[in-house]
Amino acid sequence: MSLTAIANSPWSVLNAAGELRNDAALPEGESALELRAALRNMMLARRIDTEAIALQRQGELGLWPSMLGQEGAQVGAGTALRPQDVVFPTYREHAVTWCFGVDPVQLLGLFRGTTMGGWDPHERNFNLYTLVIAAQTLHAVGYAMGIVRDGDVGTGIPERDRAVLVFLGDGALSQGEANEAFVWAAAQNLPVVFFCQNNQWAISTPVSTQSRVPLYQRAQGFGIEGVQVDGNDVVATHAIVEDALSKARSGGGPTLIEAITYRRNPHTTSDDDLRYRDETENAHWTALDPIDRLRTYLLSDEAGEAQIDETFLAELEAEAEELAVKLRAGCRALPTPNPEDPFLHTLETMTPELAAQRAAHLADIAAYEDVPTAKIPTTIGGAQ
Ligand SMILES: Cc1ncc(C[n+]2csc(CCOP(=O)(O)OP(=O)(O)O)c2C)c(N)n1
Ligand SMILES: [Mg+2]
Repeated sequence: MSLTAIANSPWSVLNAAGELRNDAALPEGESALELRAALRNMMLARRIDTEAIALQRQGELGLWPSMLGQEGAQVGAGTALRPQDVVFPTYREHAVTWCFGVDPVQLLGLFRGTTMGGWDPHERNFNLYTLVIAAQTLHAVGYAMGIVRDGDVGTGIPERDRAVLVFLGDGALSQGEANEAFVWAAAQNLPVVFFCQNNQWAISTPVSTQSRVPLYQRAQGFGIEGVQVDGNDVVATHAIVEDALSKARSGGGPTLIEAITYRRNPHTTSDDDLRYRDETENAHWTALDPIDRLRTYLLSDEAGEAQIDETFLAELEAEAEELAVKLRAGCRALPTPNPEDPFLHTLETMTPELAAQRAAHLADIAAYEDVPTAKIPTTIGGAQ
């Protein structure tokens, strides 16, 4: 597969019924997606998402932005990287986080308000979640400039050449930062891949309001190659991201990938999506579920050597159950943070204003004295 050889748009390999398309072949070779592992990653990531929603409902998390329905796009992209590549996520990349081996309890800590970050970005080249829409696109472009200056592009040495993969939503494309990032990436021919999950909504704003043209077509105006892929097809998504990253590493410049998918849950647990969309839309996308699609394919004879059976699925279910138990226990055991921390670490020296804010905050907390601190609602970022 090569980016230029994409015949249909959005490009897919498996159709919605979980069959290999007549005009497509399964990618082969070293970098091809391992199908059983992809199914496992998607199913376990979905379980993390489901458990996190339950924990939020029980008052254990302040907020949770669900990624239900986006597992295909995220696992496809999250498994296409080499260890030296660098990732900049948004706040919804839970399946990517999982693929990177970040402990999901650390992720829960971010939404429980027990940490300001969650994990060490240097450990896996996997940066922290960004809640400020599109801010990470400029961080990614800046990082890609550094890669060029280090001479780690186009050397032909597989362990050396690096690329940056940055995630963004459909709504983020209306943000100035994303557009500045595209201009700069094109002008400098940077090794960066913009992976846009078009999940059809930016809170209550539909993508039709954000753009009069398919999002990937915007790329052309910046001088960037743009492609559209079926984000609910993990196989196709993986192949496209893999290609775009290879191109970037070898000095071929940036790509904008639009992965067509759908956010099946409300924007976050604070949102009521039935106020702006109706259930028929959700039913349409549920029928296009990325997990069902790959599972159906893998259960069929068409899957050949990769074929799975009911025992495989039962084992996976047991693994998911075990993970869920670990998540619930791990979340409740997270240390209660010192409520003064944000004030202590904002400026080097405490100003009178900051001291007053700290006092007001502590007084507010004291008013909840019969409620454990960790259960006091947090106000993480602006993602409401
Ligand atoms: C700069 C900025 N403006 C506004 C917000 C509030 N906000 C949070 S999420 C969101 C919508 C983002 O939509 P999209 O980019 O499509 O991502 P999705 O939530 O669908 O994954 C907005 C406007 C914010 N976090 N940051
Ligand atoms: Mg969106």
